[in-house]
Amino acid sequence: MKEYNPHEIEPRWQKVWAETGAHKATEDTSKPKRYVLEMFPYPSGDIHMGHVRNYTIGDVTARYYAMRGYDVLHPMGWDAFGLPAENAAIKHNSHPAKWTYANIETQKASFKRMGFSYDWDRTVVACDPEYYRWGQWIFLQMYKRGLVERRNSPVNWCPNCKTVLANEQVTEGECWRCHGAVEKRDLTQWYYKITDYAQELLDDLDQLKGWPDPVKQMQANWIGRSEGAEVDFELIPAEGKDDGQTITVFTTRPDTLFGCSFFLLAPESPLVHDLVCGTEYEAEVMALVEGAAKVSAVERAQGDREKHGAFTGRYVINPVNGEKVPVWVADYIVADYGTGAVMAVPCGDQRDFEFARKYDLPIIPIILGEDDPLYPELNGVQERKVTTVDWEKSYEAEGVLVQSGKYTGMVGGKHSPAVDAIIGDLEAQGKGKKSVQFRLRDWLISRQRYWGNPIPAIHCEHCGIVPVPEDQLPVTLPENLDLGAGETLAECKEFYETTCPVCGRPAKRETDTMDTFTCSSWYYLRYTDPHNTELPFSREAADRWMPVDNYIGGIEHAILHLLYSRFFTKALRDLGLLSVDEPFTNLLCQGMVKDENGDTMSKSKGNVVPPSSVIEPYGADTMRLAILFIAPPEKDFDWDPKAVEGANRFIKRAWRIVWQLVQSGDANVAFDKSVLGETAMKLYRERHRTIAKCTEDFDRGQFNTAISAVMELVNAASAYLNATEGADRDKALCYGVAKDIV
Ligand code: ANZ
Ligand code: ZN
Repeated sequence: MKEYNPHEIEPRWQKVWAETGAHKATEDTSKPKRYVLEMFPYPSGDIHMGHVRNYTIGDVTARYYAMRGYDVLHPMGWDAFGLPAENAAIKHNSHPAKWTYANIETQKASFKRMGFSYDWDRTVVACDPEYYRWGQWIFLQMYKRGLVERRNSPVNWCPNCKTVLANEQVTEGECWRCHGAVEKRDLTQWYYKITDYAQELLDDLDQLKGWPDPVKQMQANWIGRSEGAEVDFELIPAEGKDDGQTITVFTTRPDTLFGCSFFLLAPESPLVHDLVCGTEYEAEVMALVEGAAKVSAVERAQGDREKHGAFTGRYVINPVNGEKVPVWVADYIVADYGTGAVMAVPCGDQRDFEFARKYDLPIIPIILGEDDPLYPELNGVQERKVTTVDWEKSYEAEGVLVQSGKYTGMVGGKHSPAVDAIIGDLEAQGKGKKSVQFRLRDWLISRQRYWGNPIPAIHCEHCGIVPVPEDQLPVTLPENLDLGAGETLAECKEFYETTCPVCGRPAKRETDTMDTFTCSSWYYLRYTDPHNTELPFSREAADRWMPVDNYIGGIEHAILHLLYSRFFTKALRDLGLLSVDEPFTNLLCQGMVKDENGDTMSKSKGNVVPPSSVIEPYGADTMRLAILFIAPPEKDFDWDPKAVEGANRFIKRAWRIVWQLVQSGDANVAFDKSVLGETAMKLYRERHRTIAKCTEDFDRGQFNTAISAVMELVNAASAYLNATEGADRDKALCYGVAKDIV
């Protein structure tokens, strides 16, 4: 018997796999296909435990389907554009490509050392012009289809990263990358019109039976569909002027119209200045507007923040009762949701309630629970009797309407009969209509940084914005920029000076690059046809392999990458490039690997366990087994060095027993169940239980329990060997069990 020596076994087999192309997708259409994919890494250094876990899960999944006779596509590549490379290059006065490709080589070597079964011929590297030219091409197709827009609006600006960010990249007012505070700026930027797909992105979540519910919930919340109504309020003209006009609000609670005691505009509303210009209210209102500009809208809209407001001196008319309602500007109203104007109902909305309390505005009770002390007095009362209350908080639940004219006595609340009744009447009077709003905003894709995919557009003084003609793609990044000295694309004449493709006059190239999330939104499609020089991928290849059957990656991408990819898939489908509606059928979000004390591993904390610390002494198989065995894949776990020792002990034991089985076994003896004695029968049954259990567990992605089953089989084999010491062993059984364990 040979000693277990991973440093001999692993390289030997890895070489055989490479030489025989064991992991290449064969494009053999007589077999069922299986597309197994792990989210491609950002090449920020060598791989860490999170990668090891992610990619081990993918690897065993791919191998499982290959063993079951599928034609498996299992590729790997790099999400290679982005700020860390650029910042490193600035710091070391070198080029981001150098840093990026060096890290790719390091990671690739580690992946190979881990024995991952990738089809290396299909590698996609996002910063390679052969890849990013197709990202530009897709941009041009989206442009033609009206899915690209360039517009001026308030955007998130990270002063630290010196670039704008998409809404999805700002969490609680912080930049997703550097966690610095994000500011608002008015800038002209490029957008992908993901909102055109808001409804479909929401509806199709129902199709995604293989996705974890929390991820679907997060996407649904992010898309944020609200049903309600738009209601028109007439602005009363200022004295001696005829500046009356209609201001429309969006409300989910038209049933509360009788409780509207003030009216609110967002500080960014273009109306605000006109309303107060030259009046005694101007100074205070404009001071509020300036104060609000310093805080992101996201933060301002957060419920627990103190609210600020100022009265404009103007009034609107409530369409249901003709009442005069004062118009205020409030900093918790966001400009780009609904209409940016709100009918405030402090009795039914907690934010309005707090505002009313602070500024001493009436809280008119119009909806009550039956156990409310006011209920006996107001039940059935149509005219206003009580003008304000001193409640502790608003009443946001369903209840009975009171002091609400003809709607009094009806059940009010979200989606209540009263809502339908009031919308119906408003519609009949031409004062309102049903309306659906989405929280989802268009995807801001332009970035003011060098290391990204150049937006293929040209600005011409005569022709306006001109897309770069397809035959001039790719627009490549210039290589001689002095990043160390702070030079940007916008300062690089050699890059931006060009001629207009329409009129031939001197023109300027767009110097913004695309958000790196545009690269990761379709890389899984490029893998299906990575060497295509005519198209990003052929429809045939995409239709052969898509959708990805098993997609594995971190939960941190629940909204960003997964939502953007779903949008790309749908947009590309509508461009006729592929047939599927959704890119990823089954999604597994692996949990985090934390340190022994349950803290996240990070360089700054100095608690990182490098995978090499396991692989070098014990080999890749021990690493893989330990990381799969320690917990179910979607659970977080704390790193435990004992798990590594345990995994290694088990492998050695299994190795010994397999050797003994092989020595007693014979591949050429036909298996015959009828000749098995009682001890052999026990092993035989255990073997079948293991096969059934492993198959079931793999189908559910529960690798730890599958490993337990194999451990039991090893025990059963050991017991059999002990019981038959010196006696005849069933040669076929021994051989078969040895194979199964391996
Ligand atoms: C009156 C009302 C009464 C409201 C009530 C709620 C409760 P969701 O569910 O998120 O769609 N609103 C509308 N536009 C807004 C904006 N731009 N900024 C801040 N708030 C805004 O929320 C819809 C509700 O949020 C709307 O319904 C409106 O307040 C407010 F008892 O109208 B409601
Ligand atoms: Zn930042």
